[in-house]
Amino acid sequence: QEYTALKLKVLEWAPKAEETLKGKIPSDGTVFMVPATLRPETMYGQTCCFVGPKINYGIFKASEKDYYLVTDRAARNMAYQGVFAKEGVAEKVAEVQGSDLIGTLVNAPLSVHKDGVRVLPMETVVPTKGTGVVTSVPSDSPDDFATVADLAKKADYYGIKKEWAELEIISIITTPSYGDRCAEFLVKKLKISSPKDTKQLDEAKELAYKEGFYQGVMNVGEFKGEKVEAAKPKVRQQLFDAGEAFAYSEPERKVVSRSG
Ligand code: ZZB
Repeated sequence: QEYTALKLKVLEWAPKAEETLKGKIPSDGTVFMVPATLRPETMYGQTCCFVGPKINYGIFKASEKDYYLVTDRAARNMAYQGVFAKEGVAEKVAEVQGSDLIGTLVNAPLSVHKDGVRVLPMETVVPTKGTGVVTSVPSDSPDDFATVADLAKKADYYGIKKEWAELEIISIITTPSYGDRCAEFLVKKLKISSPKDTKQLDEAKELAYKEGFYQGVMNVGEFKGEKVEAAKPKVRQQLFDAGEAFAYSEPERKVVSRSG
C-alpha cells in the first residue's frame, strides 16, 4: 500500500500532552501529526484528526527542527524509506498516549478549515496500520462520518467540546449515484447507526472508494471539474512539492496461502 503521509502541524497542545512533553522538544522545534491516507484528493474536506485513545505514540526527530508523531511501528518503517536523517534509525524524543492528545489543535494542509482542526478519539483506529493517526474526511469516508456523528452526540462522554466534532462538512466530490457527500448518503442508505457497525461500514467504504474514484468529479480546489482519477495524482504531487506530505509504504503483509 502506497500511502500519502500528510504533515499536520501542531498549533496548540492539549493540556495533558503539553505536560507530558514539557522539556522534551526544543522550543524552536515543530511537531507534526502524520496521518496516512489513500485519498489525498479529499484533503480539502478534513474536519479533524483521529487517534486511538489507547494507542501509544512516539515523537521522532525528522530533521533539524521537524518532528513526526506516529506509532513506533510506522517510525521503524519510515526509517527505511528515507524519511529520517539516518537510514534505519528512528530517533524517539518523547512518548504520548492517544487519550492525552485529544483536543490538540493542528493545521490540516489544504483543508477549508483554515483555523485548524482538533485531534479527536476514534476507537476503531487500527494500531498496526498506516501511522496509527487518521485524518478525518466525513464527506467521503463513511467511517469518519459515523465517528464524528457519534462524537457530537456524546461529546460529554468523550470529554470533548461538541463544536470540535461539528466543523462544516463541505462537498469535495460529486458522484452520480451517491450525490455530493457520498459518506453521509451511504451511512443512511445502509442504516449505519454507530462507528461499531464495522461490517456495514466496510461495505460502505468499498462502495465509496469505487464510486469516488471511477465516477467522482472534483467539487473544490484547483482541479475542480476534473475527474477524481485525474486529480488524485496532481493533488498528491502538489502536497509533496509544498513539503506538506511524503510517500509512505506499508511493508508487505504476509499472506497465508489456503493451499498451504
Ligand atoms: C482520508 C480518507 C478520505 C480516507 C476518504 C478514506 C476515504 P484501507 O482502505 O482500509 O486501507 N486509515 C488509515 N490508517 C488507519 C488506521 N490505522 N486505522 C483505521 N483507519 C485508518 O484504509 C485506508 C484509509 O483508512 C485511509 O484513507 C484512512 O482514511 C484510514 F474519503 O484518509 B483515509 C471510502 C474511504 N474514503
